[in-house]
Amino acid sequence: VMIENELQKGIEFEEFHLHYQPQLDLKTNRMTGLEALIRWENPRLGRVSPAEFIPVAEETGIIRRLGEWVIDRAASDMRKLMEHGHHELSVAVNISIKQFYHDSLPGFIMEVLAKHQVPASRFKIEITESVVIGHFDLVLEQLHSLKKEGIQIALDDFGTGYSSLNYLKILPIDIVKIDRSFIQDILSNPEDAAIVQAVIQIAESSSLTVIAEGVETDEQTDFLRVIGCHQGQGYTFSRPKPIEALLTELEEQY
Ligand code: G
Ligand code: G
Ligand code: NA
Ligand code: MN
Repeated sequence: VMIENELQKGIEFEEFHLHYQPQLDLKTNRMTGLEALIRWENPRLGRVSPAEFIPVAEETGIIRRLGEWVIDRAASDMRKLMEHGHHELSVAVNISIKQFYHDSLPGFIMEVLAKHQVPASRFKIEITESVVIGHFDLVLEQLHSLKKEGIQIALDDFGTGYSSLNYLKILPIDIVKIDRSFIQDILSNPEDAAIVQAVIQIAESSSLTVIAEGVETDEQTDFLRVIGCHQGQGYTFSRPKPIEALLTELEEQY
């Protein structure tokens, strides 16, 4: 109840922030995109993890307004990046199932992008298999319209749900993010390595981009590069950071 009440007020009192975690091309070591990850600093509860408050926001329906805030802020931060000359980067936003119960999620996203003058090609959404289960028709139709607009779709936490391979085939996705539980022991566990290799092969045959999540060491990075994984995301490259910190780093890099 405490989290629920505080969530309501949190948007109004600007207690939420977005941090961004880079996604890197493993061939060129260049940053290709950023995943937006929400952060909450509440005066009474302190810092609350999204793993804790997102489920509450979903159950109570607050996720719709919060999700709209995330989309708007991510688009306006993308605009900032473009104004600083970073025209190659894109931003990915996590979307919960309840957000598909919006009047029109695709319509809302396109409106926000137009407002901030951000092309659809610079915006991505990340969904998990659980979003699709039990809401197939509702979600599929909206995914198709998002894709038609040029927004790319990533299947997140891949490998942790059910009938994963089937979803690769039937959903209009562009990107598969391999869950970090497969990356964690990829060097010591041959089964994990075999699964990741198989996913890369399947993805290639369907022209999907593969992103490995939770990459924590140089050795994992090297291995992923050797087996042909396209992109990586994780602490070894960068922790999630505020947009200002990323802008400073990008200035130093060029
Ligand atoms: O950032 P962190 O690793 O603590 O995120 C924990 C969980 O919260 C992850 O599953 C992540 O996908 C989810 N999450 C982070 N930001 C958002 C968001 O803006 N919307 C939704 N729906 N989930 C998010
Ligand atoms: O569910 P989703 O994949 O969106 O969750 C992303 C979560 O993973 C975020 O909470 C983010 O902070 C966390 N994360 C990002 N990189 C790493 C990493 O290298 N190791 C671990 N353990 N967590 C990570
Ligand atoms: Na995600
Ligand atoms: Mn994930």
